[in-house]
Amino acid sequence: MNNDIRFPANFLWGAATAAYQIEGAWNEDGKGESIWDRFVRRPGVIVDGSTGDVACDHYHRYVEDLDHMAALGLKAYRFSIAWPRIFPTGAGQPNQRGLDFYRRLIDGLHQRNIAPVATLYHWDLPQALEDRGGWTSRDTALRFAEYADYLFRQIGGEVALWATHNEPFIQAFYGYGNGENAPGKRLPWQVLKVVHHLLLSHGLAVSAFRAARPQPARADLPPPQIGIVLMLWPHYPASDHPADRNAAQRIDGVMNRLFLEPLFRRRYPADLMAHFARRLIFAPVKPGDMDSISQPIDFLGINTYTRLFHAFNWREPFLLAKQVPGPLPKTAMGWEIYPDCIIEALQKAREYTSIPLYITENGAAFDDPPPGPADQVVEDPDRVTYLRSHIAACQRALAAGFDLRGYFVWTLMDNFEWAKGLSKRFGIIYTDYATQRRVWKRSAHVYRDIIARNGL
Ligand code: IFM
Repeated sequence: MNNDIRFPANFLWGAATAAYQIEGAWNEDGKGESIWDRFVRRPGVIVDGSTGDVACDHYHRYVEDLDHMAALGLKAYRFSIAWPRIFPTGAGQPNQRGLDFYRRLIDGLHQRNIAPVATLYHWDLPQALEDRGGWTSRDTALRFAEYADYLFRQIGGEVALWATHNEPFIQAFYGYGNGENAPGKRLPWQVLKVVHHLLLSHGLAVSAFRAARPQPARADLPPPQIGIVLMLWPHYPASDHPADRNAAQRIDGVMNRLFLEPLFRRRYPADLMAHFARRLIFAPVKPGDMDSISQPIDFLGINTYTRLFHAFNWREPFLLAKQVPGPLPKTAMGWEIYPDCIIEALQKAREYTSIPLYITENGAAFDDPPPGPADQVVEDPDRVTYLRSHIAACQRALAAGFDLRGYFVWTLMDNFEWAKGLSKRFGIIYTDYATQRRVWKRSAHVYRDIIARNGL
């Protein structure tokens, strides 16, 4: 491949994070309790017993973190807003100090010429709403629309790209299906309800955005846009056996098509709905919902890290599938290193839509060696190889004509990896949790050079 092919001049090179994973300050400045604040206190749910109470202490160290972003040469920074900082109980009176934090962060990004890309919901629901049913309740979608509307009216024009949700699949199936994530519910028969309410909340937020018509903060900036971020991983059958093929089809159904079809084709996938209906599970669709969910959006964000293989499994009554390991080398998450996941995810998206696409997350966890007190760099050759090969796949995608507008590495700095706690390091910057020292890994240097060259 010709490594000299450049990316488009305005290609958005970015890094991504999420509020609960980095901010800490879990109960400061009027912030309300989130489902993660509650969940991490249950014994045994986080592998290393850690919490996001402090995480990277980004809430207090955001200026230093902004300086790292500037030194990397980032064109964009994707972060999420913690709903309970803005509405501590999910509704009612907004909390000015919470909003002020994001204003300071966004101002700091503008000062450094980094485009803010904000996600409204990266899984940290106000606990008060969970106490009233959380995403199993339609009311939560209405409260989400109010929260979104408030932000669009306060800071709508300061943000380049707004995403309503991050990976609604994970919230629904891990939060309410198998209980591995907050709120830790095991209600598989409720997941379609949760999915529908998440998607409805997306639609209502898009309507609120269109009604608020946020104007760009500066005359030289393009108008803000709205979209959603989906996890789109390719799914393969473990063998050619029809039962395995069907298993892979079902998992592609719940992880990918369950979101793509309502968003872009105004309906839920028929095969999947039939599968669920046999188990007396239905989506609580009301008149007008599908119109709201499928209204046009400006971009689609895609998070993709690997591919997965699936086999038929009669012991798992809900989806009749189990994941089996693929043949390629793996990251510390046990995820196969498969750079074509980028192309295949883009292909999947293009089956449904021609709107601009962004890789809003891609990256890898490896067991990085801790830096000594005087070390200025952490060597992470596996991550360097991973990033280069996946960025090369982006380059191939551009050459093949995909409308790919940006790439966001997951993640800026090591952070709280949900049920894996602080044990998995995805960052291009090493976080020493004892001292909060940030040390660039080799991958950060390499990424800085890629951005500076606008290509590999
Ligand atoms: O850390 C997560 C992120 O919050 C959502 N996408 C996948 C990442 C790695 O697991």
